[in-house]
Amino acid sequence: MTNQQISSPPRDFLCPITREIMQNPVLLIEDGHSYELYALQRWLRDHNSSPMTNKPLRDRRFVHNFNLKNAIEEHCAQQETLTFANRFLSFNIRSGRIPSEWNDKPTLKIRLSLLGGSNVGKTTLARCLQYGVQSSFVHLNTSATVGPDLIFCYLDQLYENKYVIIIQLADIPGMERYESCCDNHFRNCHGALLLSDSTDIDSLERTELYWYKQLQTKGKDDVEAILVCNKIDLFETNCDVHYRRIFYQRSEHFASSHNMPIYHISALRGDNIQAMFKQLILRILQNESLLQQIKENSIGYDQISNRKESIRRTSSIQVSIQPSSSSPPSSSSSSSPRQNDNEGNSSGGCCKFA
Ligand SMILES: Nc1nc2c(ncn2[C@@H]2O[C@H](COP(=O)(O)OP(=O)(O)OP(=O)(O)O)[C@@H](O)[C@H]2O)c(=O)[nH]1
Ligand SMILES: [Mg+2]
Repeated sequence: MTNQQISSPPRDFLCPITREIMQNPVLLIEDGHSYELYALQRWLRDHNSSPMTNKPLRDRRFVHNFNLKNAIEEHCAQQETLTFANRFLSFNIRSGRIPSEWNDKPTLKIRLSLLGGSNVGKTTLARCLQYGVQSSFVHLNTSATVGPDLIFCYLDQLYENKYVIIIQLADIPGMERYESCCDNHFRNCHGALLLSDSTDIDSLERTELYWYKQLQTKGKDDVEAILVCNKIDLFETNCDVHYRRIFYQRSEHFASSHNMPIYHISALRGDNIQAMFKQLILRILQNESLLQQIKENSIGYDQISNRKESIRRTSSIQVSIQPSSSSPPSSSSSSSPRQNDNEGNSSGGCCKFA
């Protein structure tokens, strides 16, 4: 779905009298030109000549030009589709309630999962998307996620001019001890963000050897994945040139060998977050098989909203639909004091080499 140009209409589609695109083209038999019906009738009331050649008319009869009418209608439909597609491409991801005028629109739900070792910044990224980078929630100290936590956002443009798109983002715990509760999110997600901490090259290796493999084994065959190197702010300031070169090489190699886009982001500073989610969402929508599954499985936003309380009561999953300045971020109820479950991911320290 690339940004396509809306073209101006061919000259033949314009009425020579009004210079506007015709809706009811009629062919004036004697001069062989087509005109808008009402414009030609008005012309013939005052003139006895051809509007195009100005020559006197002996025969004032005209007939409907159905071929031209069909061609014009097809052109207009194509342009309308392009307009909607281009408007959709300017979408932003928003949290909170969807606009009330969309309540009766069909809803498509895209499921994304945040995957990666403990401490790489998944919860911080989820908060950044949900509350915005300015929010103090993003900068709050996080505990290790026990979750998984679910966050819901929506796109502020309609897809195909009719579908509301809801994004369900699953923040998966990175600690090994909580892995068993996540299979569902490997299996069901349409897109995965494979996170690593740019300042900890071990976390990149574990993302490739463990998280990517898990996704391959348990996930959908056609799942769209994206490699995310987080904490670029620390990487730029704290890591030396030698480390940065090696990290770039390895991350590029990992991404290109699995045909994944790569994004260097800072969840704390908000760098590249919207662009990254946008690209992943567009890749999913361009994937015909995934789009088909999304269309078949989608449920309404209201249903999600109505289920909020019951989900809270029945599991550790917490659903956040609306950010509220008084309530804590979603991970708070499903997190535990951070402990180091595996050596490779634990330090979050800077400039280590594998
Ligand atoms: N400097 C910097 N720190 C970050 C960034 N993203 C996350 N952090 C910090 O990294 C630490 C871990 O972040 P979390 O978001 O809790 O990590 P997580 O991946 O959710 O970890 P688990 O829940 O254990 O799986 C926190 O102290 C964050 O503030 C970033 O972009 N830059
Ligand atoms: Mg977390």
